Amino acid sequence: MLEEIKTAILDGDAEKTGALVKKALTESMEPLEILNRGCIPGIEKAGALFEAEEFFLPELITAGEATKAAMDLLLPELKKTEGSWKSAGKFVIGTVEGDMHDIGKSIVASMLSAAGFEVTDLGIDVPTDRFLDEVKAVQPDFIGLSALLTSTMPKQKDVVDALIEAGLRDQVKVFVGGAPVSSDWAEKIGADGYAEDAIAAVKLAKSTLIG
Ligand code: B1M
Repeated sequence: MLEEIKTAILDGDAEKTGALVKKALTESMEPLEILNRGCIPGIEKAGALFEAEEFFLPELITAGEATKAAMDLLLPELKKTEGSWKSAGKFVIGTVEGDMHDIGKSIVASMLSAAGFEVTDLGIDVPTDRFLDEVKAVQPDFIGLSALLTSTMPKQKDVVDALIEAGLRDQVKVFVGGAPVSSDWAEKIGADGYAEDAIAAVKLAKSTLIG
């Protein structure tokens, strides 16, 4: 079943991907397992084929759409997984300006919600000022900045710098993530932490709250 989901994503078949995910859920497969062992390997393989010039942009787009079809079914299930909801802190998350990659950021947002954080997801292509406005309005404990392109990673630094300039840097912890991002980069731009995946993001935020 997981292999079929991976293939449906690679085929860019959103309808089939959705039907398979629904079937897996009705057969009591864990949403996180479907995501980690079916959907993510599928979209990552699409990325590798794109890099090898065996896939072109239209195929990458349809593979992305098939993954989104799966996520529309899986993310609400993931959010339910931790049961009784209690706010563990406020978390504002978004993909930085110029970057349209949505899938990883949305997984992180859902896992944080499931872990009890009050999450505001600003979406994709979020201008630096929008993050600042949200810090002023919501006074979150954390901001999560997702970047999937080497060309948009500098926008993460822009947000850190803008927070310093606005005198808001001490009020909020800044975490960064995304495939090209690393802990060295986080340190270099003055972020408070780097998370390689959604589980690491939850752990990092929780450990920061505990101190
Ligand atoms: Co794009 N793309 N893409 N793409 N795309 C990459 C990133 C690329 C590596 C593919 C490749 O060449 N192998 C490459 C970037 C190269 C680079 O900069 N080094 C690339 C490129 C080049 C592009 C375009 C420029 C292509 C073009 O137009 N010529 C274009 C850019 C558009 C733009 O953003 N301005 C583009 C477009 C797209 C699509 C729209 C077609 C589609 C996105 C669909 C969507 O999101 N709705 C897409 C996709 C799907 C990918 C790949 C294949 C998969 C990304 C993904 O969803 N991964 C990707 C290749 C790859 O990464 N292997 C690729 C699965 C997801 C679960 O992982 O997003 O890494 P990820 O998220 C993880 C962690 O990184 C972490 O946790 C998540 C969950 O585990 N994490 C965080 C992420 N954000 C976090 C924030 C946090 C913490 C952790 O805050 C605290």
